Order: sequence, then structure tokens, then C-alpha cells
Amino acid sequence: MAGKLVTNPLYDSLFAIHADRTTPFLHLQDGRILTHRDFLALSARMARVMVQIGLRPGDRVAVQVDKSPEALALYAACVQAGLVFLPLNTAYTVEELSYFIENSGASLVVCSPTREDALLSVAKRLEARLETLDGEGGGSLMALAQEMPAFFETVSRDGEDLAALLYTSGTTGRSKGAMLTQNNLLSNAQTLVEEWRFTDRDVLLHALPIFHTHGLFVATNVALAAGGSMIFMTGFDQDGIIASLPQATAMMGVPTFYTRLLDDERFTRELTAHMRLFVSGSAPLLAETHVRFEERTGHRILERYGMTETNMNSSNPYDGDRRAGSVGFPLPGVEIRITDPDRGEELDAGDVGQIEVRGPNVFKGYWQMPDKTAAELRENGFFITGDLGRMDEEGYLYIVGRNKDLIISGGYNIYPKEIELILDEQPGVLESAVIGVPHPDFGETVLGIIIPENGQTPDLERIREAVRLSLARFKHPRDLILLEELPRNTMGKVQKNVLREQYKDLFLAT
Ligand code: MCA
Ligand code: AMP
Repeated sequence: MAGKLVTNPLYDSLFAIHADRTTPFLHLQDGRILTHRDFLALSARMARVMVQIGLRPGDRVAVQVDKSPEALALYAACVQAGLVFLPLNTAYTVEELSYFIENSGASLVVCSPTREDALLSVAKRLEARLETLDGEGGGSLMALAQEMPAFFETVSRDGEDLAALLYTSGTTGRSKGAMLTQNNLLSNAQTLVEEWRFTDRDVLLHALPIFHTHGLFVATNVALAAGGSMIFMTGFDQDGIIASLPQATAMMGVPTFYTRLLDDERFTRELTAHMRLFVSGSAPLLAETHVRFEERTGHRILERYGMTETNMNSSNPYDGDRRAGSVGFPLPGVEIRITDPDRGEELDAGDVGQIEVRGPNVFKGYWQMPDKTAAELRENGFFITGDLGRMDEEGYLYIVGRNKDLIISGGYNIYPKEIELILDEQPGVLESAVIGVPHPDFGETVLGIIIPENGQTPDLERIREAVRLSLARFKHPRDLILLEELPRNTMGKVQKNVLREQYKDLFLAT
């Protein structure tokens, strides 16, 4: 009789292929090296723990922990055990976390020990199990894992099964869980390996967080699919990056990484001479940064464009002209079209419209939000990104704006509505408008405009405190400004463009 056929496309293609390799996978900042085999042994132990505590395929595992090899192994463990990995920004407050845990119906929450007390009652109320994991590989989850054998029988999964749930904020202020399948992640990783010529000789400098698409899927999955290794830094550490660059072959970052490096005189042509690739994404890279980077190092940054819902959509060419200000061509297998935002009709080359994307990279929909899914994901498979752009005659895509009210600060997305809802309910506040204005380090930053109720003077300190309690630090307005009224058009709609123009230099003046 034939044996049971076990297939798990994502695990088989990214992880299982390395099971016997004693080659380096993670180079850590303290000099330690974790081999591919050791990494997989670690994740197998974690998978065992999760199954032993009763988790079943398809269950969600919500994870808010510091970046560490163990945190990455938890992702691998979820894939191997057929669980849905739900990574969360370490900056999120308990209030924000409660929503994600409740909305996803997570069966297991893994958090930092410093958050345990605050989350215990939430987990209890939502009947989720709580375990801890710290940045040094300690915590209750690891204590259980150490007791386990380093082998786990991979759980069968179909390519259309969910591998991850990543929350992205919405224009209404409620976050939506983007359902990403095994095929979404695998197809994109394999395409990027080819496009960007990754091999097992590559050493990727990894300083991005691993709770978002960029650091988790683009960087890690590509390194895994190619069989290379990563210099795994716990965060953006300028000195560490300068010290590690000579050992790396490639780096991925948000534009803030590159502007910070350009401001450092140690970042020279010599330091980067042996590098073969610098990739930028998650936020617009100023053409000026692209040019300065080439002047300084001789390298042309390769800019690409993606979204949580779609992974990567387009990329400048590896061989060929990497154009400043453009996000390049649609990736192989990915279709991009520009449509009229009102009528949905496809536009001609050169015309500005909304960017729509279709391909194996496009997500399955928003978790338990069929209406929101239907509003953004067309029946014909095209996803309406909310970005505005144009494609030139040669096929280069340019992002020229956003059809959604979104601020991108240092690569993190911030939806103004979420902040406005909090500002509006503060004593003495009639209404508010939150806008993004240029910032030298983060690209854009958050500015809150407050309109007081008649004759009242809202207490700005109290408002800041309310924001601090509810929202992650990176969403906090950098400044609050009191105005008598908001500019409105004849339809009564707030003209945020007028406000953005008025305050565009607020953080630029030195
Ligand atoms: C930190 N702070 C921020 C940000 N990061 N404030 C606004 N925006 C931010 N991005 C806060 C800190 O809490 C701190 O507050 C103060 O700002 C200064 O912190 P600093 O030490 O300078 O920051 P850092 O720790 O060096 O972090 C900056 C960073 C980081 C390295 C740019 O934000 C980062 O790693 N960003 C990458 C985000 C990312 O991976 N995005 C990908 C999303 P205080 O002074 O009060 O303590 S995936 C995506 O968008 C799609 C799919 C795609 O295409 O990739
Ligand atoms: P997220 O919701 O975090 O997945 O962020 C996706 C958004 O980031 C996109 O819809 C774009 O607005 C923006 N984005 C990603 N890459 C780029 C890029 N290279 N240039 C400009 N915007 C980008």
C-alpha cells in the first residue's frame, strides 16, 4: 500500500529542502550562527508544542514578539503545522491587540513576557491560550519547546489554504485581515528569486521588522527559496549595518534606511563595492535619493512596489534601466492595469488612473469581511489597490498618488480615520482632520488639526494622553494644531489637500 502523501507546498519549497543542510542560515549580531538544520529543528519543536496544546490546522496564531531567530522559527512552525501565522507590530497597544485577537479568533497568542499581564485577561475573555517568547529565546513557549523532540511530521496543506493573516488598516478606521494563501506567498518568493537573481551564495542584510510583508515575506522567503543566508539584525542599527555591509551581498529596506545611510559619511563606495543589490519599497523613494545613492555608491537602488494584500506587484529590472521615480514593470505572471476610478474602464498608456493588480500573488479576501472584499477585489480577479498611477509606453509603472486616505511614515501605514475617531471624541473637540506632511527622516509624518467646540479650549496634553493609550507610537500626531474651521469644498468635503499644502514645510525647516 502506498504511504500517506504529505504535501505542504510552502513548507516543502521554502523549508524542508534545507532540512539536512548544515550551512549558515542566520548570522546573528552576537557572532552566533544558526544553520539551516538547527533552525528547522527549532521550528519543529515549536510545531510540536502547538499541536500538543490542541491547535488544529487552520487555527490562527497571533504573535507580538521582538525580532529573534525564535520568532522567525515560529513562522516556520506555523507553516509546517498548517496554522495561520498572524504577526503583529510590536508597537501596538493592548487596545489594538485586543481587536486583532478578537477579530481573528486566534487560538494561541504569543507575546513578549512584558506584555503577559496586560494580555492575560484579554486572552482569557477570548478563550485563547497565551504563551510568551522574549527576544533572547526565553519564555514559556520556549520552555515547552525544549522538552520536545526536534522532529515534526509536516501537516498536509493545499496551495489555496491560508498561510498567514496580515492586518492592514482601513479607510473606515477598522483593520482588515488580509488572507494570504500558501500559493500567494510561494509564487511571489519564487518570482522574486528569479527576478532579483538570488542564489545560495547570497547573504541578505536583514534589518527590517518581521511582522510585515517586506521583512517577513519579501526578505525572508526570498532568502529561504534561494537557500542563502541572512545577517539577522534585531532592528535598524546604523552602526551594525555599516559594520555588517562588508559581509553582505544584498540589502532590502524602506526609503528611510537609505536616507539615513546617505547621511552617514562612513557609507561609501568602498564599503558597498562588493554588494550586488539594494532593494527599496513600502514607501516612495524620492528620485533625489535614487540619484544621490548612485553618486555616492555607484549602485542604482532597485525600487519595487507591493502591498500586504498582493505581496510584490512590480519591480525595476535587475538587468536594464532602473528608473528613479518608477516602480518598474509588472512581475512575471502579474497583470497590472490602470483604470478610471469612477467607471472602472482601462485607460491608455500615459493616463493617470487607479492601479489594479491580478495574479497568483493576490490575496483571497479580507477575513470575515465579504463586503469589504467585494468592494476591492473584482469578480474578474483584479484587486483595486487604492494607489494612483500611470504606465508609460515602455511599460514602466509610476505611482503618482493615492485614492485612499493613507499616510506612510518610515514604511508604516497609518490611516488618518483611526486617529480622527479618537481626536473627535475628546472633550472640547468639535471635529478633526489628520494629514500626512513631509518629514526628512520618515518621508511623511502625522499632523493633527483640531477644531474646538464653540468657545472651548481643548486640553492638548489630555488629548495626547488619550492617543498614547489607544494607538501605537508611530501613529501619534507629531504635532496638534488648533484651527477655527476646516477648509471645505462646495460639497462640504474636507479639503485635506489644502491643509497638506498649508503645512507642507512644518517639519522640513531646520
Ligand atoms: C519608529 N518611530 C516611528 C517610526 N518608527 N514614528 C513614525 N514612523 C515610524 N516608521 C518612533 C519611535 O517609536 C520613536 O519614538 C521615534 O519614532 C524615533 O525612533 P527611531 O529610533 O528613530 O526609530 P527606529 O527604531 O530607528 O525606526 C525607524 C525605522 C522603522 C527603522 C524606519 O520604523 C522601520 O523599521 N520601518 C520599516 C517599516 C516596514 O517594514 N514596513 C514594511 C511594511 P520615541 O522618540 O517617542 O521613542 S510592508 C509594506 O508596506 C508593503 C507590503 C511593501 O511594499 O513592502
Ligand atoms: P501596506 O498596506 O503596508 O501593504 O502598504 C502598501 C502601500 O505602500 C501601497 O498601496 C503603496 O501605497 C505603498 N508602497 C509600497 N511600495 C511602494 C513604492 N515603491 N512606492 C510608493 N509607494 C509604495
